[in-house]
Amino acid sequence: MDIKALLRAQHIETPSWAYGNSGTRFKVFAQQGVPRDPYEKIADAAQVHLFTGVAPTVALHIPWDRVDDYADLARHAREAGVGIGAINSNVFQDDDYMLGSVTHPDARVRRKAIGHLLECVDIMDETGSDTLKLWFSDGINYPGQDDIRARQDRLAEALDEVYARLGPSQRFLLEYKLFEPAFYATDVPDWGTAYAHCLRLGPKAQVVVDTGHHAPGTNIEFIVAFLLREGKLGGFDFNSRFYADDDLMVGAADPFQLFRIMYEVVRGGGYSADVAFMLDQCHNIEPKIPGQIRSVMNVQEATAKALLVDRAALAAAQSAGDVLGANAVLMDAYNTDVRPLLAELREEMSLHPDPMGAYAASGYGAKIVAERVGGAQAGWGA
Ligand code: PSV
Ligand code: MN
Repeated sequence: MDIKALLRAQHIETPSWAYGNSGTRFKVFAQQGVPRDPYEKIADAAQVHLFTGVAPTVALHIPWDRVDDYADLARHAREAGVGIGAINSNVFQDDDYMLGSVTHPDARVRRKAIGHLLECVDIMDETGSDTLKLWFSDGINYPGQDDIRARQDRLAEALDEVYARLGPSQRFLLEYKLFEPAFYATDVPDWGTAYAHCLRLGPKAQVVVDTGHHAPGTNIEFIVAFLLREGKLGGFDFNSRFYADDDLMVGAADPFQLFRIMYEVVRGGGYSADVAFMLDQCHNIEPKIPGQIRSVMNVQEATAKALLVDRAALAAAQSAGDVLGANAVLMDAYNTDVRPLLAELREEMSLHPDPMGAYAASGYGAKIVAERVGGAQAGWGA
C-alpha cells in the first residue's frame, strides 16, 4: 500500500461558516479580518488549501451564503483554486420553524421548508455541487406536544419529494443529532433513524455522521463500520466535543477516537471519493484560518496512522485469538509519530512542511485585517 499516494489524494472539505464569527448563546466574540460575504469566506478557504494541499472544496450554508449569482460564486472559487462542496440546507432559523420544519403540524410551514430544500438543489445545479446536506432541528420539547409517529410520516413525505428532485449525479446526506434544539424527542435523533429513511429512499440517500452528535461514550467507529458495510455512509461532519455539540477542532478532544474512526473507514473501503470528509466546526476563540489548517492536519495525522495499521498482522492476531497482540498492532500504528512522514509528503507536493508556520509567515492574516474594514462580518447564523 502506497500510504503517501493515498494521503496525497485525501480530500478534506472545510465549511464556509468556520471562517465567520461564532460563539455561544452567551457571547459571539468578533475577530478582526473576518469575511463579510461568501466571496471572502471562499478566499479564506483557499488559503487552507494553499497551505495543506488537501482541502480543495468549501461547503456552503444556505441562506448564510446566499448570493445573486451562484455560477459567479463558483467561478470565483475556481479562480481562487477551490471548488464548491456540499450545500448545507437550513430550516432552523425562521420564526415559522418554532414547532418544526418538514415535520411541522401545519402543512403551510412544511411546504415552505420543502421549498427551501428544493432551492438548495437548484443551487447545486448552479454551482456544480453534487451533495446536499440535510439536518433538521425538528423535534418536541414536551411529551404529548405532537404525535411522534405522525412526524415521521411528514419527514418521509418531505424526503421523498427532495429525493425525487435530485439529478443523476446528485445525492443527499441525512444528518442525525441526539438532541438540541429539541430536548425531549428529536425527529432524526440517531443513525438508525437516518439509516431507515435512507434505505427506503435508495442509493442517492446516505447518512452523514457528525462526530459531535452522540451521547457521551457512544462507539462512533462501530456506527461507521456498520454504515460502510451497508453502503450507507455518505460522509462526516468532523469536530470534537467534550460535553455536547461543542464544534471544537476535530482531533482536539480525542485524537484516539478519530484514529479509531479513520481505521474503520480504511478497513471498510470508505477511503474513497464516496465518503466525504467534511469539517463542521466553529472557532469561537481561536483564529479561524489557522484553526482550519490545524483541523485539516489533525484529520491527516489520524488518517496516516490508520493507513499504517499492519492489517495482515492484525488479521493474524485476531484469528489466533491473540487479544493483546491484536490490540498491540493497532496501538503501534496509533503511537507512531507520523509528522515526519507528512512533512516529507508536503515537500513532495511542493508545499511547506509546516503549514501552520508557513501560513503565519505569509502575511495573509495581517492583510485581511487591514483590508476588511467596514461592512458586516459574517457569522454562524447570520
Ligand atoms: C447542526 O448542529 C449542525 O451539525 C448541522 O450540520 C448544521 O448545518 C451545522 O451544525 C451548522 O454549524
Ligand atoms: Mn453537522
